[in-house]
Amino acid sequence: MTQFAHPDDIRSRFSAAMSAMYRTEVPAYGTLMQIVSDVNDGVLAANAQLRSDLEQTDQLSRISEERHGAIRLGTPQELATMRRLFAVMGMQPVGYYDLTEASVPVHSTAFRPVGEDALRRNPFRVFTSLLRLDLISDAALRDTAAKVLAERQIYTPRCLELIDLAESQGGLTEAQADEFVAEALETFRWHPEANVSADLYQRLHDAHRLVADVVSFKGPHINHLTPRTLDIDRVQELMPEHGIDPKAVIEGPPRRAFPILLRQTSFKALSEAVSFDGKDGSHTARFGEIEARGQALTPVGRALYDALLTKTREKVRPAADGSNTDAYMAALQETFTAFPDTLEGIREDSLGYFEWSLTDKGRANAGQIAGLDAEQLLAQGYVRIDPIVYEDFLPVSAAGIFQSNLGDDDAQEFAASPNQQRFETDLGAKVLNEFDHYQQIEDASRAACVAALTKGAAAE
Ligand code: OOG
Ligand code: NI
Repeated sequence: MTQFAHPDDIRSRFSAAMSAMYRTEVPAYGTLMQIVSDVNDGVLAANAQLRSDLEQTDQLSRISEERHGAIRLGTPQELATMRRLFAVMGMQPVGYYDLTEASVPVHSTAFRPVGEDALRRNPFRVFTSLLRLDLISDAALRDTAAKVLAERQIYTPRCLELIDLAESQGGLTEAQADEFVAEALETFRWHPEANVSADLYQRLHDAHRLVADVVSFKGPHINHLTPRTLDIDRVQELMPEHGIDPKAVIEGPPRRAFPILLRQTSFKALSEAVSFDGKDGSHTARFGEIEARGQALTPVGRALYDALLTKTREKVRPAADGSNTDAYMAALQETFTAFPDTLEGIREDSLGYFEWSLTDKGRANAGQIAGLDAEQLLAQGYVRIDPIVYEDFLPVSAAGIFQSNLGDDDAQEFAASPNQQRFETDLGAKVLNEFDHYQQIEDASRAACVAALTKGAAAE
């Protein structure tokens, strides 16, 4: 029987290759990685409790590996093939994000590993957007853009063969996997020669910077990578000292004792030389980002988060030039005092998801307990609960990241027009609902604990 490379391993090789390529292409990203790793080391050295918590829940090894990236695609065909490409690496589409709400003419999903084991092996995910040309009002420009996109091929012929092969064989051999990673990487590479004339670039750019970014190039260059930081406020503060220009505000919830969802910030995209039919020009697209993840929220928790964020932004709308950053961060902190900041409080109001696991006492008493339900087992110390980490994205935050890297001044307005059905048709699959997924993890972990402890129940 043929031995296939594990999809998690292929993903690890791929994310390592992407990281190496991006550091070479965007040196400031390497600097950011260095700041992040220094800050993470400092936090872990100063906080033994955090270190041991992370170790206990098997997350310590994930700290330095945690990354995501983002790409923007031009056509349904590109998206459908991207789904097949990521499937080879065990990445599935999770969540639907409508960015029109925030005046960005795309809708998106995140391709990511699903399940604790796969996430632990390597959590790399790719936020993937599809351009919505239908929202561009100039019909002639729309047609021209569609023609340019229809003529490009963003995958190498060998990459397409290997995707077919993975599907027909049910996997790739080690040698094929290495070849696949090298071929797939080509799709995400930066191309300094544009696909369009300087004049067309300008017209696309005038319609929306994002349209120019997607249509003008030979492929969907990876536009950022994102390591995980244990102290995002500190990294934000340190960036200017290292000659890196951060966006004005950290997106997401404020700093809290019990972090929720996702906080993220980025350095502003760099202007890069581009040749348009031999004519010199430039384009601004690529940047670096950092993220700090907290607990995944239930629909109730998410509704509270959304309401508090809206309330904050009604008070202070963060300005791109940083002129009201302090006022915004203060308003955010103040508004979010309405969101409980203890594990008990979060649990009492059913705001967040928890994973259940046996304690040492629980392991010592496996299969010996009778007549106690899950809550009683918890109260008596046989099991513990830990927040489930949020592995997805936030549309308002994503919009903030998009905007600060597309130029903040010329945001064109679009009417909100979510169209998940259309997206899924183009994708050729349904996206996984993130809330259902977290609920399943919580339910399964609780049931497994009860089964492991209960007398007469089949041990795992
Ligand atoms: C994607 C922005 C979204 C995030 O972290 O929310 C994103 C893009 O700019 O293409 O990566
Ligand atoms: Ni990002």
